[in-house]
Amino acid sequence: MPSPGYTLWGTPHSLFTGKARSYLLKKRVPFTELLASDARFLGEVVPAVGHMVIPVMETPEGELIQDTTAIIDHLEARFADPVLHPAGPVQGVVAHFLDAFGSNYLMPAAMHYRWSYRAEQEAFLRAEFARAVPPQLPYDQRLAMAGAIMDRFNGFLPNLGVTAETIPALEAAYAELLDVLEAHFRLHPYLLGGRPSLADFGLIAPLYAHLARDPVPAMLMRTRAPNVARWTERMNVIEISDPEFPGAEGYPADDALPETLEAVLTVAFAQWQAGLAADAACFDAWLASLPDPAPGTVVSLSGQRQVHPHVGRIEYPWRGITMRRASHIHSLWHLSRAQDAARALTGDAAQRLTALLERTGGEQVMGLTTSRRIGRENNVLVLG
Ligand SMILES: N[C@@H](CCC(=O)N[C@@H](CS)C(=O)NCC(=O)O)C(=O)O
Repeated sequence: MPSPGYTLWGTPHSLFTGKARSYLLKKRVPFTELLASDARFLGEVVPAVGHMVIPVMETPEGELIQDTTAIIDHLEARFADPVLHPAGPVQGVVAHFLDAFGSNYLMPAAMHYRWSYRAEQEAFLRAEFARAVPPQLPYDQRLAMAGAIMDRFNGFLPNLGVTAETIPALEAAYAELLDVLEAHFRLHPYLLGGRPSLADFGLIAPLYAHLARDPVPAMLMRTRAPNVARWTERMNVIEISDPEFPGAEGYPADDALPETLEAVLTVAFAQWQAGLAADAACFDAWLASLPDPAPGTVVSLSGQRQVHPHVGRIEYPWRGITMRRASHIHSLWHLSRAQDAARALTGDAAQRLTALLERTGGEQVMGLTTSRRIGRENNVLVLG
């Protein structure tokens, strides 16, 4: 049993806090959640991390860990039970891939449904963002300050590729994904069957705080994909077994995947492929332009520390439109974890993964490379 004393700094409406919270609940790690408005967060944690970002986890020993991937890695290394990573090697690669996909690719859709429909859900968003403002202030003042924070996040849309031209394609892509997830969650409580894994933690990031909680996308999810909505509830309780799925326990035997997950993978590879290739090309061009690309160089066009660093703008054809956005290097870093897991496979497992990628159209994504590895040091992406 993990020792008590973990702290999670975040907010209820934060995409990545939702991912860390789900993991901590399912891992049965006792923790206290504190809001980012907490004086110690602003006074001590932010300066120690190096920039303003949530979530941050503090261990009982006082270590500060940022990035949901680093938080999960840390606790997985520390606590074996309950098992939240499949032993099957192909299942492991799929879990890593869907973690990267959910944590990165779906962010623009989540931000679109929050901010493009701001007028319809202004009161809800204002109350949510006011939670991150110091509670000592009068509530009206908190709402006013919330508005200023909201304007900042609202302003991210063009860099994320969310414009009047792209919105219909983004919405159609999201609906396609919801449909394959709905078909899956009618039959299985989690993506890899009877037990949560990184696949669920990656996807819960966009699919909870924004897409399941904000009124406009919540209505869409609940009416179009009610079993996806139910999964978001399941991901926020400690229990792993669910009486709606009697007998669903553990991951499938013999490194198999639920049949309905192949359709999810097919959609994920198809939707993410063009954007990833453009991100990789932009990274390589930026790298080639550096006078001294020393290992440890911060990956960022401005040289500043950024939560989601970009190294230039990109454009590429996508679902009948031209997508124009800032490059998103974190996607490449996260994907490389799945690629590393894939490269480690040998023999029969490697052959089964190849066959899976052929069936689901994933060869190009899993084979994508950059001319230098991207690493992560001191809470930012750096050249490897
Ligand atoms: N890769 C990070 C992403 C964290 C992140 O994007 N956090 C958002 C809130 S959900 C944030 O703090 N954004 C501040 C900013 O972008 O400046 C993780 O997995 O923890």
